[in-house]
Amino acid sequence: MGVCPSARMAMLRDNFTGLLRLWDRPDVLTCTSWGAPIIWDGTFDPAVAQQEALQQNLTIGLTVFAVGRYLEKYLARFLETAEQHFMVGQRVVYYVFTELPAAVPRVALGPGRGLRVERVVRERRWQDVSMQRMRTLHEALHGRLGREAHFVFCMDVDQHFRSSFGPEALAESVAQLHAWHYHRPRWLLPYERDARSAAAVAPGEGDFYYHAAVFGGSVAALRGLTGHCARALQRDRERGLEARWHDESHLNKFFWLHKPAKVLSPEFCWSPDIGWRAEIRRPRLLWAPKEYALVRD
Ligand code: 2GW
Ligand code: MN
Repeated sequence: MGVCPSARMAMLRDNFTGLLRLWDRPDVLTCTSWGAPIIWDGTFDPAVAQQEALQQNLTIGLTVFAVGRYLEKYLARFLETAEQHFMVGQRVVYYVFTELPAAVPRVALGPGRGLRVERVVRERRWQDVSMQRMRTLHEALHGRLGREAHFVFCMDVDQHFRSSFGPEALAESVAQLHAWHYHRPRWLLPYERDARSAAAVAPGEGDFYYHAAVFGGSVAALRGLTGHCARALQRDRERGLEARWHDESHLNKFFWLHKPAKVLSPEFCWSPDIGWRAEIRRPRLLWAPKEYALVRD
């Protein structure tokens, strides 16, 4: 007694749904060797995640860099689609880092959502634009961003949201499986292999290859992550080294040493160039086509 019949029915129903969900994705790996969930469509209940997040009254930060041509080319669509799909119903603050604050498009924001623009200097080499993000993020996480957000996602701008990217993705630290590499054997993963680099991952090491286009976590965890990567990038630079995939190589080294608490399936950041895959049910972010010839001059 004590629980009224309708509540009991609801519990039964929820547990049954929970059970079904456990069995919903036999086609993919849903748990890492260290016990972190790998979340795929069908392995979580978005409504439950939404309720849990609302009870904690969270502010969620979303950082994005838009420097040079990437501002006019990608930022508006990134922000407009984030309004439709990123953490809808939660309190969200966007942090846009650019050298040209006046050129940031005016996107209409929903209630409880704000946008801050932070000025950054424009690096001369594109590799430095990408790598400098770690230091800039580290500083921001010790400034206003770190004070006003509980959790933060850091994303590339050359992508747009296609479906819901909600609080099911939140955790102390979050890594994104790379769409091009999630099914490859470990020895084929494009880690930095030069043992002199701070990003070096030796043969036999490495869990997955993660994509630097999406990572996230609590402010404290991200202070650690960005500090580690910024220092490692600096150390390599002083030795005249540059890791194979720049900041992404260092991010992969960090997550080898400090395992993420949650892993996002490639559905969360998918490349349409890969084509159809049975296990990719509902892509949440889609990469823009790579136009290296146009932007990497
Ligand atoms: C970058 C490369 C070549 C030419 C321009 C840029 C560039 C990058 C730029 O002119 N302006 C800019 O704001 N960015 C920012 O850096 C922007 O937020 C962009 O999404 C991010 C990373 O550059 P991106 O998206 O061209 O590189 P990807 O998609 O090949 O990224 C992966 O590898 C990178 C390192 O090489 C990063 O780790 C990135 O996080 C990965 O997704
Ligand atoms: Mn990108």
